[in-house]
Amino acid sequence: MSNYECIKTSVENAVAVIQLHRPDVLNALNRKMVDEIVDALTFFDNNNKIKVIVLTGNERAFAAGADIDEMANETPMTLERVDPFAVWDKIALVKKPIIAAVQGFALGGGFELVLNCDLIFAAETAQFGFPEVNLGVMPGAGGTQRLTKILGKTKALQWLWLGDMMPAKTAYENGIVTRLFAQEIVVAETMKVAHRLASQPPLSLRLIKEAVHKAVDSPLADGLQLERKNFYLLFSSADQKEGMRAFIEKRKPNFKGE
Ligand code: CO8
Repeated sequence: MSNYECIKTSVENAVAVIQLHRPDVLNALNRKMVDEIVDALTFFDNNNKIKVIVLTGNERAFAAGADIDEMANETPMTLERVDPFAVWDKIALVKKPIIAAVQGFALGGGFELVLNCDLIFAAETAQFGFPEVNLGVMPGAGGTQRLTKILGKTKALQWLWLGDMMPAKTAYENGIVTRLFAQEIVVAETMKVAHRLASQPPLSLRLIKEAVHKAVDSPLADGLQLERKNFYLLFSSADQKEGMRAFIEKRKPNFKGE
């Protein structure tokens, strides 16, 4: 695994933690940091010992958006040539559960990164938002699409047009945040859930994730078809046999990811 400059990584049993680490600039996402996040996600996704990935920042910020200093002099042609958002598509290819543990600011590209996660746990003090409009631009890494799918058109437009900060409680009430915690315990509680998930049958988690993403991204009929296929497929796994046998034998299952 590479030596990273803008993130820190650690492993606790089967849970990998990726911590965004540019504290002097509230974890502003420069290109290097985004490349490193995607590299680490892909590495852990391909590592058999890892079952769940947690993405987090620090108390002040998950990430306060794209690095405005780096972005300020871009032109349409420099953006088109480098295509800096293309690497974001690789996040959607990660098959393992990704949980965000958010404290402080999650703005712009930082909010977009959060919306790419499967579960979103937030401190009560966290603040979300898309302030791009205040810079004369707009979200570019999926924010308009993902926020609208969750909130619907008129609520999404209000946040995207006004660029206000959304308190964690509002984000929770609007179905963006999965669970809210006091700031001091949000990371520990996230790790507890991550470890619980890590003991679930990995193939079920993976195929459930695929089916749920399909539900979000496609017409109901396509999603239902994929869900049915994945359900049938799981009956070829050893974990299905073990899980059901354990239930019948009234004991804890021992899942092996096979
Ligand atoms: N880019 C670069 N530097 C930043 C950023 C940023 N997004 N956010 C904060 N910083 C820096 C500040 O410049 C400051 O640096 P210095 O100490 O050298 O002056 C340091 O972080 C601390 O920030 P503040 O002093 O401003 O801290 P405050 O607590 O007073 O304010 C705020 C916190 C409100 C979060 C404020 O820093 C702020 O408004 N930041 C900018 C937020 C923003 O506009 N984000 C959207 C950026 S555009 C975007 O994300 C487009 C997405 C496109 C796709 C994503 C691709 C990666």
